[in-house]
Amino acid sequence: MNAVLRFLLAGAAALGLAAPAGALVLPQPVVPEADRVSVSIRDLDGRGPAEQVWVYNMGQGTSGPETWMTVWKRVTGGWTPAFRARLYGPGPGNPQSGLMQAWVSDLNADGRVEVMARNDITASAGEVLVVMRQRARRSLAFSVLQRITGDEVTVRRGTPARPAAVVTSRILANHAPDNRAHAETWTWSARPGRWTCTADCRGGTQAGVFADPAQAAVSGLAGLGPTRVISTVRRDLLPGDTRDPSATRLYMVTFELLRATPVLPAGVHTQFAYVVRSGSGWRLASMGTGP
Ligand SMILES: [Ca+2]
Ligand SMILES: [Ca+2]
Repeated sequence: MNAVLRFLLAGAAALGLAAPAGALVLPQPVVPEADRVSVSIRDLDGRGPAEQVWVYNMGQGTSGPETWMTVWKRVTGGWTPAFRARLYGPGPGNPQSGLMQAWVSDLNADGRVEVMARNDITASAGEVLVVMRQRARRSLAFSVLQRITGDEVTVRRGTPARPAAVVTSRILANHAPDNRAHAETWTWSARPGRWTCTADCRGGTQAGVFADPAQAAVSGLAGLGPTRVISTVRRDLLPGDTRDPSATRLYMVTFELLRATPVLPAGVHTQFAYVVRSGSGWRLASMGTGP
């Protein structure tokens, strides 16, 4: 994969350029299994020694790819992890999918550091850009701000005149609710405090609307964490359902939950999803264990 190769080269360059040769002291233990590592060195807490922000892949070989970040803090005699979080995964793709590129800096010029990690899901599912944000100006901890999906999601850093980074999400026509290709422009918006689509947005500006009603049904799994869809079967509406059958569909979605949630154990589950027409597409109306 050229993108991965580019990432590796960029990562190697980052490591080499981060400090003069011979002066770079890597945090220990070095992250196991990672072959894609982006390192950014900056004084996050404003208290002198710089911290290292690592964004890296995990889970090579046997399991789905994962993307993690670790903030390493300088301590006497070495480094210690001050914050760690999984940004993506385990993904459904092969071990080479997952982390493709990472950006670490104050990407919206508000004084807090953002981390953007671009992940390849699968060729058909496209990519997801995960945006993390420093919890406060001098914090070493980060929280998820948002996720931006598309067939190709890229980041362009800001300029002195327009300091906030701009995200472009390219959507293939067969993945857009209006069956047209899009090159969405996502710009920083102080309200609601996130990047929002401002131009060429898929299906107008509505999130969660899909051309394929089965996709809308599956979208209900997003809140459960990592899942693998096994089947999506359309069922007749129940007798007595008074909703317009041309604008309402019922699907039975069988999926494997890869990690337990507070309400569902890991394993195979079936849920029923109602989707309804929304403009030229479909959106999820409700989802539950019974129709
Ligand atoms: Ca510091
Ligand atoms: Ca910021």
